[in-house]
This record gives sequence, structure tokens and C-alpha cells, in this order.
Amino acid sequence: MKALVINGPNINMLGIREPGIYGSESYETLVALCARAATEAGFDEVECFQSNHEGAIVDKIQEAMGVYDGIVINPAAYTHTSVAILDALKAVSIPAVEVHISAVEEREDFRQVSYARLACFATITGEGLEGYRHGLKLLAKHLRTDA
Ligand code: CA2
Repeated sequence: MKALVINGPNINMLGIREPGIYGSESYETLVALCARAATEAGFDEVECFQSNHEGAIVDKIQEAMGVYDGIVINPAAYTHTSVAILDALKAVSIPAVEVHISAVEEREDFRQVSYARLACFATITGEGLEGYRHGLKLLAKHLRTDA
């Protein structure tokens, strides 16, 4: 079983700014957490991909077809704007979980819309970086049940 973790714009800045919202751990720590969490969940492989560019994220989702069994995605700001990422997730039909580090539902009105959510079987918010561990666990369970 192979998992792909996708992070959108500015997630590479973790730990550098806004620790009150996103915590003080770095993006490198997040990548290490995902590697450990994926193994614990029963994945043979995990790739972590981060981009600040919408088209690069769309390309990565398309390239995942036939390569990855499941996706954990935090589209970051593109969550609230990107029909292109939603369409890509729908096009590849790879089971996907949406993760947000912060409790988006308690934040500004403009963060209350999620396009990506429409193509995800679960959403995790407000669990900090641990949300990715939770997401990988849910994904593994979903893939085992589906198989
Ligand atoms: O809570 C989340 O995970 C978000 O997806 C994070 C996005 C935000 O636009 C979404 O509404 C919720 C922002 C990621 C920016 O990450 C930063 C990290 C460190 C410093 C500044 C921004």
C-alpha cells in the first residue's frame, strides 16, 4: 500500500511564523511524522509533496493515478478557492482524506468553504500535526475495508 501526502502553499513555513495557530514544529518534522505514522498504519511507502503552486498540485494528483493507493491532502489556502484541485481529486478517484492543522471551522468566514472536501471521504481539523497521523490511519482502514 502506498500513500501520498500533499501539502499546499506556505506549509513549508511551519514553525517559522504563526506558532499560535500552526504550532512550532517545522515542515521537516511533519515529513518525519508522516513517515513514522504511515509505517504504523501499515503503508509500505509514503511520499510527502509540498508546493506553493496550484498547477503543480494538480499535476501531482494526476501523476498519482496507478501509483498511490490513497492521498492525505492539506490544500492550505487552495482549500477555499481551488475547483481545479477538487476536479483533479475527482478525476483520479483515489481515496483521499482532507487534513487541516488548525480548527478551520472556528476561523474566518472565508475558511468555511472547502472545495477539496467534496472529493474526500473524511476531514480532520484542529489536531495539529497529529492530524496527519490520524489521516493516514483512517486512509489505511478505508483501503483495507475497500479491498
Ligand atoms: O489549518 C490548516 O492546515 C490550513 O490548511 C492552513 C492554511 C490556511 O490557509 C487554511 O485555511 C487552513 C495556511 C497554511 C499556512 O501555513 C503557515 C505556516 C507557518 C506560517 C505561516 C503560514
